[in-house]
Amino acid sequence: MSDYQIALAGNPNSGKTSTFNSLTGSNQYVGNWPGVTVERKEGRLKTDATVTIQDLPGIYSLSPYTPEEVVARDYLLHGQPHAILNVVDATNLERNLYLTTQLMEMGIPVVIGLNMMDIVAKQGKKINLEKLAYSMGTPVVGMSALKKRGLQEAINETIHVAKQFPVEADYPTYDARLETALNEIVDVLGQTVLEKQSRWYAVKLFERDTQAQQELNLSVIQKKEIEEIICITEKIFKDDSETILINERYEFISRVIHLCAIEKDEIRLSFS
Ligand code: GDP
Ligand code: K
Ligand code: MG
Repeated sequence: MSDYQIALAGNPNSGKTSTFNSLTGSNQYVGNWPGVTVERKEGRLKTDATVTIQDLPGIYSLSPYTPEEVVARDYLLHGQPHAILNVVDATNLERNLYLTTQLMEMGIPVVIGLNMMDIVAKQGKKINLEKLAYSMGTPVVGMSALKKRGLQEAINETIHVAKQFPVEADYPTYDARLETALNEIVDVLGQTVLEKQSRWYAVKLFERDTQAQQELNLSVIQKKEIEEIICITEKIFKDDSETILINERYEFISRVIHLCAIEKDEIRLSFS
């Protein structure tokens, strides 16, 4: 029997499978996700057989546009993993953290496994992991799946947060006017969704995500109230709701990256 389910999530080529193979060794099961030709890889942690790891397909976003996004989203929303180890390519922080902001909204604790730190080191760059963790609101562990470094620390940290489950997972906060709208949608949803998933559904409904609309079976009044909230916010921002959220995510990320990029003479906390 498996006590803890950990999901490995991240962009394509961020190093998920390399991480998965190192952590699980030959304790792997490979198949397909039901109904789609997307590969499913599940394995037991080599150092602790009570921990199951899911190697989710690589994705850039959790908008259900591709079969990979649908599989990852369904598993994270309905498969009940205890924690997510988000494998992030440290050489491509802006694009990778875009997914991280979405993972953090799902009500599941997230640990960032900051991968490719060997390349960052080779490039003579430094990232302040402590400031990255602080500004993102998640634990961060530096690693190199290629050199097999930091992997055990990353999975240990993920198991640690999994064991604290259920916790109130932290998520990025955006412009106050957007936050007002999202909180109003949370209020309209009330008991319609699990409390821990209310942020996720508020964001998705704000984006007019049809998958979320179909999943929730909202009343006519709820739909009308939510549409009013969205329209008012679009007028305030003079933009459509999906663009508002994309912009806010990138503004959040640019603040994070600005904070954690280390100046030349401030070399501390680098990966070693
Ligand atoms: P996935 O698509 O997220 O499953 O990524 P993979 O594990 O398949 O890795 C994609 C490529 O990046 C492969 O060629 C790996 O060998 C390479 N790679 C993965 N992790 C690292 C790392 O930490 N450092 C370096 N230099 N290469 C890595
Ligand atoms: K790959
Ligand atoms: Mg892979």
